[in-house]
Amino acid sequence: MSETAQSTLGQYGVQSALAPEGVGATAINGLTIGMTVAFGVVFVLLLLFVWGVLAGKLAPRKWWIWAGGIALPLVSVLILMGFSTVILQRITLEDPEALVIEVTGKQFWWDVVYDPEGWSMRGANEIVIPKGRPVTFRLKSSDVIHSLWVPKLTGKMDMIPGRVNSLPVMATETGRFRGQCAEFCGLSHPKMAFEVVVMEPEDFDAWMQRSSGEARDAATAELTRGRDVFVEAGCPACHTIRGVAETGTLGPDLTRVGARGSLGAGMYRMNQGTLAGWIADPTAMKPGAKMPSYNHLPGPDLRALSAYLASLK
Ligand code: HEC
Ligand SMILES: [Cu+2]
Repeated sequence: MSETAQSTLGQYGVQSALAPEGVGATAINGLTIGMTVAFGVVFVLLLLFVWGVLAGKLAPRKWWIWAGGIALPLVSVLILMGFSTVILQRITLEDPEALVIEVTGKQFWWDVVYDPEGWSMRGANEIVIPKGRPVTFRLKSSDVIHSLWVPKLTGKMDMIPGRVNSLPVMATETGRFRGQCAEFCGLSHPKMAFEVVVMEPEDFDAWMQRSSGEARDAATAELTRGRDVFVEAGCPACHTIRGVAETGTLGPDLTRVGARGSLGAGMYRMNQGTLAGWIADPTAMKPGAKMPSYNHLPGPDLRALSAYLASLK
């Protein structure tokens, strides 16, 4: 099922808890199917019973109330509760060896820090993880309650201001898996998505190497102009590009913004055109986004700036 879903759905992949590609999501899917089948059987038995009574094949008995009204629901619900407790406990169990990725929900984007106590590399709006290795998402919020959900990988977990929640993840397939905020967090809550990119472990290690350190140099005169516009226009007040300006923290880290699969937290394709549109009028693309519009930038500056950002891979 998951194979065909992946090949036909292109860049963003299917966002479905019924096509699991992670240990947690597979367990939850099994539980869902198990519960549906179990209660389906109960339902059919009940229909047969009602039919028997209405058709006059069964004469009413007092003990039916004890058996069907108390014993049967008690036993079936207890059994299923046992299963779900065990499964939920297993999939929320943290592996002490896991790679920790701190994800902070913000209106309306995701701040991502890989291995905060060690490597400490910052990204945004996309989470890259290795296949088959244990990962723990350390979930925080800096404003209101958000919730992180990647249906194909595991269950959802709230991001609550002043609290730290942990969500273990283990992906069993490579690919791009869409996730989204699953707790209403304001005007653009439905526009707060992201992607998890699952790589083979050796590709992940190479990606780690590539992504550490400073942003790519501006290779042409136009890109250099774009970098200068970034600084002159005041973008560093909120954004960091490592090696260029490193103080801004109010907006997503842009050191490798051009390498992301999407712009604006899972909303638009990442390319120079969408970048230029975003800079000129962010709130037209995402109502309530906490970034001022730069529609006063002269055309050539906007072009150079968006070309520079697109080149940051
Ligand atoms: C007042 C703070 C602020 C300033 C100044 C600012 N931004 Fe932003 N920017 C943000 C915030 C906040 C977001 C996230 C919006 C969202 O998705 O909800 C953002 C998002 C972005 C994104 C999308 C990033 C992604 O991962 O998709 C780009 C690109 C961007 N800004 C470029 C710029 C550029 C270029 C400038 C200067 C011309 C600039 N910003 C100035 C706050 C700011
Ligand atoms: Cu949210």
